[in-house]
This record gives sequence, C-alpha cells and structure tokens, in this order.
Amino acid sequence: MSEALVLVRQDSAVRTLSLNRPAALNSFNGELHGALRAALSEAAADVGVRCVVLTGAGRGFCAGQDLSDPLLSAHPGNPAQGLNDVLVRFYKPLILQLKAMPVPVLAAVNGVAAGAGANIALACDVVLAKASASFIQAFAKIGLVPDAGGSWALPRLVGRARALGLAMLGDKLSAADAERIGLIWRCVEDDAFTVEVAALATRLAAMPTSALAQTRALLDGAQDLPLEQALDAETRAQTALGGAHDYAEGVAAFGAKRAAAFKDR
Ligand code: T3D
Repeated sequence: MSEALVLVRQDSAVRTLSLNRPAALNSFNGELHGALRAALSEAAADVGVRCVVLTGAGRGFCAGQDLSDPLLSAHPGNPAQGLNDVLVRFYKPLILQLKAMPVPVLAAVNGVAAGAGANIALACDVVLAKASASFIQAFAKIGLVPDAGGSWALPRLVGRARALGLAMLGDKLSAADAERIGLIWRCVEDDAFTVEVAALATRLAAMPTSALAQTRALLDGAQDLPLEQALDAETRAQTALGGAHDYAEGVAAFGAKRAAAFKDR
C-alpha cells in the first residue's frame, strides 16, 4: 500500500499534519491538495483538536506546485487554462480554508519553502522555522507572479519595498533573515526545532482558540478598513466573545489566580 500523502499525528490537543512527498520536496500535485484539504476539514470538525501544526516530511517544507504534474498541462491547446484550474480548484480554497480554521495553525517550516509552499506557510497564523530553512518566492524565475495569497500577504508582512524585492528577484531568504524582516514569527536553531514547535503548539492549544480565530480575522481584515470600521469590527467580535464561556472562565481564573481551562472553539 502506498504511504499517506499527509501524515497525521495527534499529541493531546495538537494535530500535526506533515506533507509527505519528500522525494519532490513535498511539492503539490492534485492528490496532495485533496489529502491536505481533507485533513484540515477533519481537524476543524474534531473538538479534540485545539491547534494544527503544518510541516513537511524529509528535508523540505514544500517546493510549491509540482512542476511535473500533468494537471498543469491538462489543456494542451491552452496551457493558461491549466494554471487557472490549479489556482481556482486547489490553491484558492486551500488558503481560504487555512484562514477559516477554528483553531490556530502553526507552520513548522522544517526546510525550504518555495513558491506556493512559502505562501502556504505565510497563510498560517504563526510561522516557526528551522535556522537551516529558507523561503523563496520562486515564481518570477519561471515566469509567473506570486500566488497562493503571496501578493496579498507579502506587502502586509514586510512592506511594499521588501515584498517587491523578494517577489521580483526570487532570492533565497534564510530563516534568520525572514525573522529579522518580520516575514515570520521566529527562527530557532535546528536542534531545538522539534521541542520549540511542540512547546508553542501546546501553548496555543491551551489558549482561547475561539478568540484567536477571531483575532486572525480582525487583523487580516483591519488593513483595508478605515479606523471607525475597524473599531466596529472589534466591537462585534468582543461582544460575541463576551457572552461565551472562555471569557467568563478567563476572568474567573484571573480572580482565583489559577490557570484558565478554555474550551470554546
Ligand atoms: O499552476 C501553477 O503552476 C500555478 C501555481 C504555481 C505555484 C508555484 O508554486 S510556482 C513555483 C513552483 N516551485 C518552484 O519553482 C520551485 C522549484 N524547486 C526549486 O527551485 C528547488 O528544488 C528548491 C530551491 C526548492 C530546492 O533546491 P535543492 O537544490 O535543495 O533541491 P533539488 O535538487 O532542486 O530538488 C530535490 C528534488 O525535488 C528534485 O528531484 P530529483 O532530481 O531528486 O528527482 C527536484 O526535481 C524535486 N523538486 C523540487 N521542487 C519541485 C520538484 N519536483 C517537482 N516540482 C517542484 N516544484
């Protein structure tokens, strides 16, 4: 039997999903897209999951689209149609699914993240990378533009000047430099990576995940809003959260000087 394209592991409330096409640096073909989407749906539906970790098997995180995938040449008379299909059928729903997860998603970037692989990592809530990992906006090198949400995420994360430099030049950016310019949350030494990923995922899983999901939506949305509308969006989210279990529990735990037991999702 062939090995699963996404390896799934559960440690307490943390669900780890490992992209598993290591011989092709976990680049995406249609089957891997299907397997990841299904694994994310299962994690979202399982109340025992309070944090999802996305990582890669082997030495790479993800090298983006599998450039040998027949999907790309699905329309020999009109190659552009092949790319359209791949983006509309696979990358757009994947990025939107990551953004709609009810729990925090931690990208544990264990090696090179190139093209759509880099931008899938950047679509996660927190990115922790191994010191030996790297990020490459590889698109320009093959005559394409940043996709999988890169055109949206890059300038928001690092500003227009750096976004354009990364996207136009397609240079390899070390994990340390990615942290330095604010592209990712943190870069950690290789030998500490596994322990740091587990510690951060466990910490996120113990937090009020419903509030964290709302925080993601607020911060992603606020960039395009005038201040008054951003304040209104905060008020709507706060009003909803204020009536939920986790807020009552958080306040009670603070008063009792004990750890809160959050459970909303
Ligand atoms: O529909 C659409 O196309 C639109 C969507 C586009 C989204 C995109 O992601 S476009 C960008 C696609 N990705 C790339 O252009 C990156 C291509 N890969 C690389 O540039 C390099 O592999 C890396 C810089 C990522 C890593 O380099 P290195 O030297 O560490 O490894 P390598 O030797 O190049 O790769 C190892 C193996 O993985 C190799 O196979 P082999 O020779 O050992 O049998 C290589 O062919 C394979 N591999 C790496 N990336 C891809 C790939 N196979 C298929 N597709 C890949 N993207």
